[in-house]
Amino acid sequence: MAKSPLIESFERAGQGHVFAFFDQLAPADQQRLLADAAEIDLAEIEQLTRTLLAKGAATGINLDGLAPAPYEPRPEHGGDAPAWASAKIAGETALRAGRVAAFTVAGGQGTRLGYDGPKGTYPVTPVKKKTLFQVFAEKILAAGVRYGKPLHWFIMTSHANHAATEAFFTEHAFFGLDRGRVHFFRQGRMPAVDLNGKILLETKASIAMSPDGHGGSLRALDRSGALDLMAKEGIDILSYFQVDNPLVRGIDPTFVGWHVLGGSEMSSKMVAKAYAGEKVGHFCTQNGQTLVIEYSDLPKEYQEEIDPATGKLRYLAGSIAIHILDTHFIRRMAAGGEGVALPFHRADKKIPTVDAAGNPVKPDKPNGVKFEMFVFDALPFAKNPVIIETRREDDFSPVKNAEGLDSPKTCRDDQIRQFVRWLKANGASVPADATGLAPFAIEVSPTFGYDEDSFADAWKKLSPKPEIKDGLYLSA
Ligand code: UD2
Repeated sequence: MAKSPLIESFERAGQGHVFAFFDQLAPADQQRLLADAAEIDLAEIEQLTRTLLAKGAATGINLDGLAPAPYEPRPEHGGDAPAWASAKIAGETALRAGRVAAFTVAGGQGTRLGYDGPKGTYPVTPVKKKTLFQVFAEKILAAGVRYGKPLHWFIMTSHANHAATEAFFTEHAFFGLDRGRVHFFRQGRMPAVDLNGKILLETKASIAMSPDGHGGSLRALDRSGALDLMAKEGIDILSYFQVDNPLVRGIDPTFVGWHVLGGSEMSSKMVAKAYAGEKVGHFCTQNGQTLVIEYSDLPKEYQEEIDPATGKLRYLAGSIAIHILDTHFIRRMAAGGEGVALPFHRADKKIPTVDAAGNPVKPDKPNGVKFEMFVFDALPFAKNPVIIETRREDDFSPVKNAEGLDSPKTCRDDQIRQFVRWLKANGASVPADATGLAPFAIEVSPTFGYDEDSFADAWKKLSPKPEIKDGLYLSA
């Protein structure tokens, strides 16, 4: 039988070992291996090997001319109150015109949380134990009602969790959303390579493939046809957030408005870092460009540096992975081309593989490299990037770890604090400790109020007002 051209291309690229066991495999396994191989861009792997893996390749980042990025402070921190008010009006107009869609990246694995299913199926709310997906779905549903335009919602999954994610939505009747407006697509994968750039097999019949990072969303939005659909629907503003953060205002008119009025191609929210070593990105500028440098890449002395003028951290602006992307910009980034592509980051990992005889190997130290793209690396390519300040308590309380910081417990408490704040702001009396936490669980459904404004409107109309006690659940 003639050799497949795909196998020949791997041989030419010095990656022929991927098919070392091919002749021993059953036909179905051969097809599986060929399918894995067909996903790989050999030229890309060769280029990454030359750059990221080469001996003496620059590790660490270039710090020349690095400075903190400017941002729009909130009015209570000296920001321009009329500009904030105009942004809200502009954002509401864009929402009413149907220009905005929601976008959740949900391709990651809940490894740190120790949870097996898709992370979005993890229960998080204080009383009803709604899942992350349900919280987002109800916020999107409610925003659609408020602005008179049902929103489209794009959800990026991975190979590992795509089917389970779709099944979960079907099982829950899409939480009341119009199924025609919820779009799932899979992100791409990258092969892991050994320290010499040779592609690693996971088994004799499969390549060690892993998701290409949330930055892979830009390519995947294009490849999946999502951008075409948006163009057809008149959507040019994509509101990006992570699956782990139920507090996020996925549809925030003020943020949308700053993006629109700024003529921005990519906008981001920042919070003041809670402490020097907080595990968030840092908004910086360099050579006139805006960029985010991840906590793991910014030297400790930069993370801890104090600005003598303010007495605060100099690199104060933390990235909490909330962005707005212009759809034309996404298309441009996805098309790539000279100098217009997201860089890959290298992560050295212990990657289960097979030895030369095909026996499984479980390494006890890193034996290979995974490549990932980060969405915030698109910022330097964006025209007029806008960064606005947000209050942490309005937008950020992720569930990442099983216990301690950013855990289900801290997230539950932050949700309760938010509901307490909304109630108090509208004249209700609620017992709470010094941190604003009630001594019992209460919950506000996004269908009742999903942000300060929508809550205030619904609360005003509510008659009689309910007793505020353990288990209170407000819903539409
Ligand atoms: C991310 C940011 C960090 C900060 C923090 C806020 C990076 C590298 N760091 O840290 O700066 O903003 O979030 O919470 O992003 N995902 C995919 N596909 C992938 C990988 C990830 O969809 O291949 C999704 C994942 O489902 C999740 C999000 O991206 O929604 C973040 O992933 P993470 O948990 O790896 O990010 P983390 O916590 O290291």
